[in-house]
Amino acid sequence: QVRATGHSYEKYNKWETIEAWTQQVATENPGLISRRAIGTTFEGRTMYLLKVGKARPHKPAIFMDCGFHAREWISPAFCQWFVREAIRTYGQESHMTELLNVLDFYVLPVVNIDGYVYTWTKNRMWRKTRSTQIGTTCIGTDPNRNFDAGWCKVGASRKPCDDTYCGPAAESERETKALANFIRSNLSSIKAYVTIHSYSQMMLYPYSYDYKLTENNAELNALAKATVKELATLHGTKYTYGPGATTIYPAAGGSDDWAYDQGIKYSFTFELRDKGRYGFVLPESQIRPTCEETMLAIKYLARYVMEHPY
Ligand code: ING
Ligand code: ZN
Repeated sequence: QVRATGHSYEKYNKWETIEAWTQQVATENPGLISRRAIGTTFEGRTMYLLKVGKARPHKPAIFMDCGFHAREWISPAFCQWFVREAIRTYGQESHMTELLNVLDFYVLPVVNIDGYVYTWTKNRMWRKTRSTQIGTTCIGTDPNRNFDAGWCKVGASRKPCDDTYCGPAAESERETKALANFIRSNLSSIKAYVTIHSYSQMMLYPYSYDYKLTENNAELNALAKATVKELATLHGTKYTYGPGATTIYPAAGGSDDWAYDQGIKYSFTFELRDKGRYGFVLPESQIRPTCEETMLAIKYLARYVMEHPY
């Protein structure tokens, strides 16, 4: 028995606590959760991926990641909350039970673990990875500018000292490479990609690297509209939605654009609470309401994906 010492779903948890928690939830729920390593970070930490769903072969899947950007602490908190709610409500609540019987969720609780650790120990406002390279003393690449989707064309910097540094090449970071490799290896099953960021209360879809619209723009727009409406039913939290380039800002190398261009037709970036009052430093008292309303959105989205096979 492995105890996730000090873990709490209504507090922000440090990495070693989250790591122990991944093992604990997998061990305690063998019929619903399995854990595997998909790679190693620059500083050598193991990236654990949880597969959440009733074990059955050939299931369609939804991939969801949290913690791309180190300082966006509400994001990993949501991935943990999602897993807890899956465990707690499977077999109790019809919507979750049906979702987990039909679909698998791949949940990556923290993508940028090194950066997350750094925000706990040295600088709360750190965003990037913690990789070093020859020729500069500046550290880190923006993982959400590091994907091979119009890489570094717009809204990204070629200067290693900048917060939106795109890296020396697409997928230069061990963390983005591991994520991309996993998705490439499981493309036939992955029907939706969801990445959780903060803040600004938005639901974004491709493209961000260009002003062009996707082939299924009308469908993504209608789905986003209905999803943010569902989210607002709980606490009245208002989200805006639309293509990234016109809704937030043009930015190349993002994971949602890359996943979409891999053929994953439902690809979204969520920007959770708030709209700037607390920003990245969202109080722990807002973890529960934020996660509860976001659960409604993810369950709504998942039901739509389940009912629209492709
Ligand atoms: N926002 C995202 C960022 O990486 C984004 C917005 C989404 C950019 C999708 C590109 C693609 O800048 C935050 N808060 O990180
Ligand atoms: Zn972010």
